[in-house]
Amino acid sequence: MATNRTFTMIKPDAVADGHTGAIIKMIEEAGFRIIALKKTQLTSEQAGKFYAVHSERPFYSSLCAYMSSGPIVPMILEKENAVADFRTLIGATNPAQAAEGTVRKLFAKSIEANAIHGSDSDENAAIEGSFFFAGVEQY
Ligand code: RTP
Ligand code: MG
Repeated sequence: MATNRTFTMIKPDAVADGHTGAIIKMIEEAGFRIIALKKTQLTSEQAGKFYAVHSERPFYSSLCAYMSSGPIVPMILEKENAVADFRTLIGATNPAQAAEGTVRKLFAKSIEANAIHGSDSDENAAIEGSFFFAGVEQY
């Protein structure tokens, strides 16, 4: 499998609860290299753009309010098989169904406040990384 990239953000609940360092440690120990990283906060409109794919879902307005409720830590990560391996590391969307030892099992509070995002395809990883980081930051 070729080395490739994924995009993640530590979500407002996990940042507010002081889990940023522990989550970054898990990510690095799992073999991901951090390409870009910052702390920022989305407006509700920006969260809506990021999650536009979910605009018809019943949880969309709640998701936009939650994702703009406090600071987040977006990152671009690199590793062999990055997208799939990162989804394995973070675990199922609903922490009640997340495997032992995954980021969501350890740190998520609910199906919505679930600590972390992970891109679901190489194409979306590139789109999402460029949503947060300028081209010169992606090297
Ligand atoms: P993500 O995109 O954040 O990595 O999460 P995911 O692929 O595991 O889940 P997805 O279906 O893409 O949902 C995006 C985010 O929306 C919130 N959500 N709330 N209340 C609900 O039923 C519900 N379902 C999803 C979560 O924050 C989820 O991560
Ligand atoms: Mg998703």
